[in-house]
Amino acid sequence: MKEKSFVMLKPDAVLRRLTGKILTRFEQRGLEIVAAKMLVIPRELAQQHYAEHEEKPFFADLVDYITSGPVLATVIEGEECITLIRKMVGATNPKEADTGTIRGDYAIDTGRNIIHASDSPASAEREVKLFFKADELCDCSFPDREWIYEEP
Ligand code: D4T
Repeated sequence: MKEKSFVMLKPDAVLRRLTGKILTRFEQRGLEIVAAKMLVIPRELAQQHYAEHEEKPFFADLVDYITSGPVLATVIEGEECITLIRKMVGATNPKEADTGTIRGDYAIDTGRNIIHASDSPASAEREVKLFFKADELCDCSFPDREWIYEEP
């Protein structure tokens, strides 16, 4: 089943000039980038995005970090891509992330884990709506789909 995931390259990914390398991994896998924008997240939006962590001791640091510089917010589409992307991203604590995952290859600290990806269809829907208007998502026609999927 085709899904959309909200994938955000955090300020450290942008400022370490890793955005190209990270997006390339998703493209190489056969996933489709259907929306992208660079922005500095307003504090209120960051608090909404991470609302489930409001009571956690790391919440203030998390909001400081995510608002500290530009992020590249994207929507990525593909069959069952929410789980697939989480596997590609790796564990929240990069020290526990497998080598070969994005966090396992590029990060060390949980508070600098370079990328966010939706963890469920409900989160994906909520997060995509927080960051994008419906008309900012492209309905792209990728000509190589038949080489990615048996039934494109
Ligand atoms: P995000 O949401 O950024 O993709 O991360 P995860 O989905 O992998 O992990 P999460 O929701 O549990 O945590 C959100 C965010 O909080 C930071 N964090 C988390 C932290 O700074 N200290 C902590 O102890 C935890 C658990 C990192 C990611």
